Amino acid sequence: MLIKKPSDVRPSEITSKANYLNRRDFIRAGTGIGGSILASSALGAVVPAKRREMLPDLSASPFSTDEQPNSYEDITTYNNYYEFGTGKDDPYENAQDFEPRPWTIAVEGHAEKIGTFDFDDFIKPFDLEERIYRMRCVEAWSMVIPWVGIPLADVVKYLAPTSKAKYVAFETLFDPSRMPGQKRRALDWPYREGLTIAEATNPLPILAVGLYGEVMPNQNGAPIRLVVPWKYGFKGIKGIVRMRFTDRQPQTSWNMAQPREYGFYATVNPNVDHPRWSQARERRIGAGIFASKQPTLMFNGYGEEVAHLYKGLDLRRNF
Ligand SMILES: Nc1nc2c(c(=O)[nH]1)N[C@H]1C(S)=C(S)[C@@H](COP(=O)(O)O)O[C@H]1N2
Ligand SMILES: [Mo]
Repeated sequence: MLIKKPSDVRPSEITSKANYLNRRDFIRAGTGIGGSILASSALGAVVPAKRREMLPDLSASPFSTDEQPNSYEDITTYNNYYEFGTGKDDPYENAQDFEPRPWTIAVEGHAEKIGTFDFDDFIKPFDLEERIYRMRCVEAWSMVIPWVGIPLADVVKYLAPTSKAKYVAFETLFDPSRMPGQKRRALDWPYREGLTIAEATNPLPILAVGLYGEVMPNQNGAPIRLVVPWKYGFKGIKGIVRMRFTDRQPQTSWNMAQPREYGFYATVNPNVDHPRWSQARERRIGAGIFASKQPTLMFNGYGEEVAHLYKGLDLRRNF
């Protein structure tokens, strides 16, 4: 199922969407297999990110933005992943030797299908999609990232939460021998995040297993991480090993660390400033040092799909 990447085409060469699309045509021509066949089935096996294996060729889902994606280099060298250090280039520097296999995901709590799943078995029932999404970090920078993943709504429905389940909680691997940043208490490990069931079954969130048509790089959350494009980037928990269906709102890492600065909902909102900086505008990574900041969009531009989820909730109080 996996397509070997031609050794003469390196993802680091991909600096524009045009090149990216050309590369995809090249891959399709090289295999002689129609993209639709590959797109219709789930990933057979995923290999460590450092081997930079290709994922099946996919066409962008209609949920994708047509904004210019950031370069592979921007996306994989400017990261937040405190398990590998708090500097922006630390994850790139320190996650290269991380081995994201074997990997298991534990499903617990109020659901019919609970248990511990091997990563490949976990994602096998689902179709991979490419979703090109804006990502807005709470620190007022942003990128556009061509993710590959499976819709979280499909996964949640498959795991069949019971009527008691109101939330789904996620946890990152805790293993200081493999994640050197966990030797310091930069956060109360393991990293934790969560969504309401209504949010988790909205069509937009994905569990991403790759980007730019390749298996997920370690620094971006290999082998599997959450992407919720209308929320601040910290909701997009990386390196997921546990999902738990709960009746109470789960604790989340940044809310635990700074409850006056980071909330559970954390929807992108240009009208609600962070206590220490404005959220009205954002710096698009890769735009160049002379580019001016661009306006931040309500719900990061995804309001049509998600605003109804927050009717009657005061997002100034429930930030
Ligand atoms: N486990 C874990 N997940 C995490 C983080 C982290 O430190 N640890 N950082 C978050 C933050 S603040 C952001 S902005 C995004 C960054 O994702 P990227 O590096 O793939 O762009 O990951 C989020 N997921
Ligand atoms: Mo972030």
